[in-house]
Amino acid sequence: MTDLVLSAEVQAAHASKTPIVALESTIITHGMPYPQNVEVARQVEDDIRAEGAAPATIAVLEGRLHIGLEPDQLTALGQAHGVAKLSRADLAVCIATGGTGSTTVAATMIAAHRAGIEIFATGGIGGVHQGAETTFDVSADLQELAQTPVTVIAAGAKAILDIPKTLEVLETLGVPVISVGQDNFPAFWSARSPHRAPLRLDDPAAIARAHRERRALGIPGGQLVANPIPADAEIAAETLAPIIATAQADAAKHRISGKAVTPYLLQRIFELTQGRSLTANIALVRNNARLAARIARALGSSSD
Ligand code: PSU
Ligand code: MN
Repeated sequence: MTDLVLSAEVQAAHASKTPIVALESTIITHGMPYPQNVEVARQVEDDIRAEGAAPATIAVLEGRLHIGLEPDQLTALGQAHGVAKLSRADLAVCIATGGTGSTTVAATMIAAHRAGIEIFATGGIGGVHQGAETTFDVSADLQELAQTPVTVIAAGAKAILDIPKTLEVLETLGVPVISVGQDNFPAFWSARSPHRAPLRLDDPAAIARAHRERRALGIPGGQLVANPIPADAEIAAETLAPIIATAQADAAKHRISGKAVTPYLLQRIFELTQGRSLTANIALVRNNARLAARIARALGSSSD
């Protein structure tokens, strides 16, 4: 049976009842270039500690599911080549074959839940890709939100996805989509998409209460908390639209498909914005980590 390997920090947090925030690792291996990926992963962990919670970055290393990485493990993962990207479908095979892989939102939710962690911060979730009506490219992250009881804090969905279709699928699956501090659903690098989020809560304690109520009602699945990028870090949607269109045309030209699509588009947008997309990405992930730690603290200090 799968043994979870807990980092020293996660073990200590369990012992002292310090709230824990899960972090994914695909953002490290497939979402950002080295060395910024490792720097950001560390900063994000520090942001969580500064808010009084403990970070647990999740990955599979040589067939073992790690809940929290030691600093040397994080550095090694950030530099490694050919690391598998693990979603729900891939997790068990990677462990069974002794492989190394980073976890997507879906796989991180599964691992966090097994470890008793209920709050998870990331950048953006996977969703319904543009053109999904012909490609059927819909991220397994959406199904996971419907079945695994973890609250995920993200900066909405990227404009490389079809945001209205993503919101429709989340509604069908019964996933609460909760915007923070505004009515509109955020669009990752841009604070606002033109689409309203179905729900809004501005207070971490209220988000924690909603998480608990869902469990009390016996409703499976988690919540998607959509936290807009800070205003000083955002890239206007009008600036990004032609860049995203170019990246998508390049992906089609090179026949990129399946799980390679998101990493390809991210890298291409990074090049086309001369790195500005990365600066914005860093700001929003750190912002999400801070909010996640506050929600985890509110959840931890609740009586249930
Ligand atoms: N969006 C980002 N950066 C990322 C990802 C999404 O802005 O790194 C990663 C996340 O790990 C997410 C995954 O769970 O891509 C979704 O991939 P797919 O669409 O293949 O399910
Ligand atoms: Mn996909």
